[in-house]
Amino acid sequence: MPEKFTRRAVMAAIAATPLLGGATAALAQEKILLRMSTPATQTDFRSQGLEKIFAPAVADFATYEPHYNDTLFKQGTELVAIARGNLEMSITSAQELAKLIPEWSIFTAGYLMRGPEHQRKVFAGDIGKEMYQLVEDKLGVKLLCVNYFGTRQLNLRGDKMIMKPEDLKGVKLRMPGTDAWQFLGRALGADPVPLAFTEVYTALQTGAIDGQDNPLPTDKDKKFYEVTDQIVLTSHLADMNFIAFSKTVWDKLSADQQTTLQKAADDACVSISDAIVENEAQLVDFFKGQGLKVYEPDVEAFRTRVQKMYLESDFSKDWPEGLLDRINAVE
Ligand code: KDO
Repeated sequence: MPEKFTRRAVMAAIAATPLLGGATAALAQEKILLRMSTPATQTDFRSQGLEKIFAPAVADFATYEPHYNDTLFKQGTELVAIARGNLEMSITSAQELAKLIPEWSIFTAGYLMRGPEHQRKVFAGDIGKEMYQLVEDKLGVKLLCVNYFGTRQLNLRGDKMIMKPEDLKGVKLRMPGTDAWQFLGRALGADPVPLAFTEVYTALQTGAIDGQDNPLPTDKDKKFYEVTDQIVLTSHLADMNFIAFSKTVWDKLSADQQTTLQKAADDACVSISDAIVENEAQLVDFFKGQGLKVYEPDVEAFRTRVQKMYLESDFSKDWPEGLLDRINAVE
């Protein structure tokens, strides 16, 4: 029977509206919201891999919501945000993990990882299992997978040739703002300056810093070549990232959803690593085409100094017994 157009019926309908709205919203919210915070741009290979591979694969039960360029959480604060239940995902690094879990500083050491294959194998085996478990136990954060982020090279203003660590004396080299990164800058022979990733372009442009280090694909994505003059192929860190995920959210997923989400992340990490390897191989020509000088220094001189400084550092005291040898032994 149609409702009568009486004042009473209209008032009853209005009163019912928020309830209906609430019910509809509740249905839509059955999907889990996965907010991902990163300082990276949307065009970054990791961002693209997550958007194109991870997000659609989990879309049946989760809504992936990325936040780029530090707009949700500041660089380096994401892991604590996940641990406190304020964020669901981030793209993290060994350097950020080492801030909270000192054993992880082993993976911040320059000239340790030998490249993408070495990284993949280290984390696919027992070492990965043990070190991921440590993060889960101590932080309540699940590391879903590792991706190759490219090999870090020096990218400088000016035309002073840098052939050995001594040539970096007095060079204001921007490094991200954690102890592990600052130490790497010193180990290379430079004067490290802590600065957020999102502020590097302007600092290079104004001359507030003399240079920065990042993998070549990142130098291209952030257009650092517009405001620098040279790339020194020190290859000091085969860099990597990890997809960090809230353990609390993970535990709420069904077993099937966990399997789907893990596979989605694994597929994304493989695709990101492949894309970065392929892109990296083409970039020396690109930067030369942009007028930059690109050259190899005395890499052995850098390697010797950096490895010695790490072994003698306080960081190495926290490295789990025998882990360095085990990492080196992975073929
Ligand atoms: C950077 O700040 O130089 C760095 O490359 C460090 C990486 O560990 C990573 O955090 C990265 O920034 C960000 O994801 C932005 O690309």
